[in-house]
Amino acid sequence: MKKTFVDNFLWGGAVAAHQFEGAYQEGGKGLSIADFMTLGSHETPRELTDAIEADKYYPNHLASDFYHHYQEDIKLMAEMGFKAFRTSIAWTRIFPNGDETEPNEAGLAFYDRVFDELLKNGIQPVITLSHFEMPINLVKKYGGWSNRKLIDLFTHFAYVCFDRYHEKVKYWMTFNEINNQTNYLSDLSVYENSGIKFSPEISPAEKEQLMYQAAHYELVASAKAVQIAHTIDPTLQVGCMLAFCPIYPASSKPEDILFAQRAMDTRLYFGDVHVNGYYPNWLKAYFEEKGIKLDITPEDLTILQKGTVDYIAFSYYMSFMAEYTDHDDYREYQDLRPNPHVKANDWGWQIDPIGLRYSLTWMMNRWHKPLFIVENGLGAYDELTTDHQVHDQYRIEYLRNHIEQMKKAVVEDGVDLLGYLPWGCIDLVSASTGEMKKRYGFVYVDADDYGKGSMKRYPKDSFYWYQKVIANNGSDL
Ligand code: P53
Repeated sequence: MKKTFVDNFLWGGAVAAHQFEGAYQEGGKGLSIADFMTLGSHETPRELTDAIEADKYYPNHLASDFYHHYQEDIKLMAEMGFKAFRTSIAWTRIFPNGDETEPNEAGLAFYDRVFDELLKNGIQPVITLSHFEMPINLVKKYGGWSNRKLIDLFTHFAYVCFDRYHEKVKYWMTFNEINNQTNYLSDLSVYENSGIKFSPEISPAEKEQLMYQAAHYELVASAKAVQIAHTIDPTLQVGCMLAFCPIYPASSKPEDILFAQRAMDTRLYFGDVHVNGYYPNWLKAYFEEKGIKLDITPEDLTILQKGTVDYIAFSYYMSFMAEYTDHDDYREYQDLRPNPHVKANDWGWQIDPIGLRYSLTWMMNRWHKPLFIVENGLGAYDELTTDHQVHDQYRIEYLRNHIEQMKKAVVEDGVDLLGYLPWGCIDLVSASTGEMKKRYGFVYVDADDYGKGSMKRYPKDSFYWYQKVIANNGSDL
């Protein structure tokens, strides 16, 4: 019989605080950037307002109300057999304004309750420190990650979390999908990653420079956090977290091949710095050619070198395809094309299970560190029947096809994979659109895009399917 996954393979699911917890003003929580993001849709981008406006709807305020449902939700996870659950710590629960010296005890106590409940149910918490939210005060007062000061503020937050929870949490991640901001013309991506709001006058070249600067400060902050964690407790495992969307060449034309390679390098240099501890040569040459001048000190370079990550966590939803036209540098906002060989979901995300195996082996061969799939899944419209069922065969298909490829990567390619934590295991608010109806969960949450509904939880068909997959450790899909 063929081998399958290791016995302690971390099957489970993932969420993020701002998309799931709600209770945006309880327990002394401060306002975060996510509290200023309105409801959007596939066609209409979310607005990033300066104040909370009475006539607009802000879906993250209520989200799935995990804050008041955590016991019930964890029970459902335990019923599925989860071994691990990924969530994030809302920075604003611990430091409401981000620049206090002393943490907010009520916020710390909330995560103690959640972690204790998980551990009691045999589920390991897997924690992201910064998942698309930071105190709004840091945006208004310091300009978000455009300011070097954020390094100290973030590492203080990280220190407090490691110190408080190191006995309960072994796996940590610093910045969620740090490479989403590669698309520096997307206001939403740069805001979510770095808390930077571009003024309308700013040029694309200035946006690019700002993005690379913010990313540098984040990479330094991450490397510092790795060192802090290891000093507090050498058994802690701290990873980076990348949005991994492989980019295929549009054809076998050498120009396309070289261009797709540059596209991958551009999206994934973040991983190179996290893992290798230094900037790749091509990027240094690119900065010079483009006249991009960054504040990078010799001390920063030492910190990067000393704070390399223990493992690589990543999300996988889709693959991209790029075509060479007339420029050698990859511009994410204009160079991607639809791939005729794969289908897309209702939001245009191109579904490509084989791309997951490609991604796993690509990373193994480039970085030689353990890998951890901390997001994967299908955003889809679900229908709740009158007897409270959801027949989500399409979701089962998506997950089955991806797990099959993940299994090949482990069994046939020898990838060192820590676990599989599909996204939005209980329905939550979409990051890109703010919709509730773009659902990923094994559990349906009865709320519409405006948070109207009973908030009751109903297991979908995929719940029972995933329960079986975990029980047989992926040997029968
Ligand atoms: P939603 C873009 C591309 C790939 C992953 O996304 C992305 C994004 C930004 O939305 O985000 C991750 O909710 C992210 C989660 C997010 C999830 O993917 O837009 O880490 O916070 O919810 C799914 O469908």
